[in-house]
Amino acid sequence: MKNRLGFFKGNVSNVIIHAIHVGCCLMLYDTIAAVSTPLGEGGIGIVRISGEEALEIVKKIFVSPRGKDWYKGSHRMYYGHIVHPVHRGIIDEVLLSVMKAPHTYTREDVVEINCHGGTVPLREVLKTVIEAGARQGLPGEFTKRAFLNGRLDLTQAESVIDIIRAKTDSSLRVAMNQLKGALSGKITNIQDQMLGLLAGLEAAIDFPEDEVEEKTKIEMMKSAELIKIQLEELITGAETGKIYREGIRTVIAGRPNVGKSSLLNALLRENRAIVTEIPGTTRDIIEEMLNIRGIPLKLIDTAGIRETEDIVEKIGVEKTRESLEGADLVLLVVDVLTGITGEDKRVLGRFKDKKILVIMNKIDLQENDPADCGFPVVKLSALTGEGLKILEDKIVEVALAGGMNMPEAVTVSNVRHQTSIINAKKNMEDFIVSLKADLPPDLLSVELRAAWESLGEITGSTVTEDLLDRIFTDFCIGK
Ligand SMILES: Nc1nc2c(ncn2[C@@H]2O[C@H](COP(=O)(O)OP(=O)(O)O)[C@@H](O)[C@H]2O)c(=O)[nH]1
Ligand SMILES: [Mg+2]
Repeated sequence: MKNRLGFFKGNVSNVIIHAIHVGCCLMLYDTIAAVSTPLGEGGIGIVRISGEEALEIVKKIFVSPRGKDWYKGSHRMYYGHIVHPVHRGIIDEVLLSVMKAPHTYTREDVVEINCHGGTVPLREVLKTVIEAGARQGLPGEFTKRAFLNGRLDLTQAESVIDIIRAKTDSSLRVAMNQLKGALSGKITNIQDQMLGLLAGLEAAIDFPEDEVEEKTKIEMMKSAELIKIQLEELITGAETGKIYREGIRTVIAGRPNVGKSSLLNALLRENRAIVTEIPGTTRDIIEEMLNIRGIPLKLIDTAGIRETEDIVEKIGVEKTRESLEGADLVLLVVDVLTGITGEDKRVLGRFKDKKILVIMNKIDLQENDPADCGFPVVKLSALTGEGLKILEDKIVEVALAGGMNMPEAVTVSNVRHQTSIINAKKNMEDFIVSLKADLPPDLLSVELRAAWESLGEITGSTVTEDLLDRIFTDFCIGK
């Protein structure tokens, strides 16, 4: 009896990795090199080399005081000089880290040359390594090899870039959690539940004269609903995950002179934006990153919205409207002396679907209980700092929308993952509808497989080369 499940039971990722190996053999097995530390001046800079030839290449250009047989073992460091492969002139004094496969970042032989951290020594050492036989690595190519060689799955590989770009300690924890495999564990678990369902269907396909039995059908329905709920939970958490990964785009809006730039400065605790009593002082958009209780905020100060004849301010007002369109959170600042004006009401009306906080500023001048405007109001003084803490609490509350999702939980932070989960959920819904409609088991299994494959795109077990290219070109060179 042919087991249709056989395909799924095998280690699919290995099958696909094998296919990619065959497809681009040359690319995969040559030895690559790149500068792995940031450009500019630093104490040290690292040229990283990975591939079968890594050690042979370094032997041609490295001179040790120990003589020719300097190389002893793996995971050790060696002092010496990088020299020109032909005329043997000294290029830099270095420390070599030699790490033999398989216990390395890429699972290949890796040599890291710790040079002096300047642009010129790094460039010269890299040039020498390339002259000695390595190829310049592409963006993310080291991590791509770690994935293709099975050391990391795709979510883990992607978390590496999130770790590098983490904006707050909480963002870092979300990314670290992903690197440890929390998300892949959850996804694989749901995939296994789908396989369980498929197994039930297989039994039915093997006896085509029968319909799916009523009892089996009820059990299948239960499992399918359970899978759907788990997918929904992941989708709900994704909003929070995205916040930790990318930060909340927070636009400070309001009429001129209400204290927008003062609020930006107060939140940043520095004088970043120019503040004057002259309306229309801020003409350009100012963007600054801010960390509020671990949540990254991209704070954007704007020119404010008003009718104006000044050409420069006009452009500023236009830019304000544009940034409002892309905002996750709007802080609408209002002067307590004037209260909410018609212009403010128009802004509130137009952006009512966004998260909005109304800020009653300048309470040091006048205590005033604002009229209800249908949005949460925070009273503060950007000048004295009174009420700022309350605003910060409120921002956290609104941003996480009550669902205090701790960064330790399994969090979907990547739009690509989110899309695949949404697709899988859609496939599961189709499956449930078809099951209810008593469609034949073959058809049902098609929908289930589609769901399984959608999830596979997340961990990389069903990934295409195209997608891989897109993911890894987002990395920096040398990672
Ligand atoms: N008394 C008082 N004055 C403020 C406060 N916030 C801002 N201002 C003043 O209001 C004026 C306009 O402030 P600014 O931040 O440039 O407003 P923007 O045009 O909305 O960016 C300046 O003279 C500020 O010193 C506040 O909380 N209390
Ligand atoms: Mg301003």
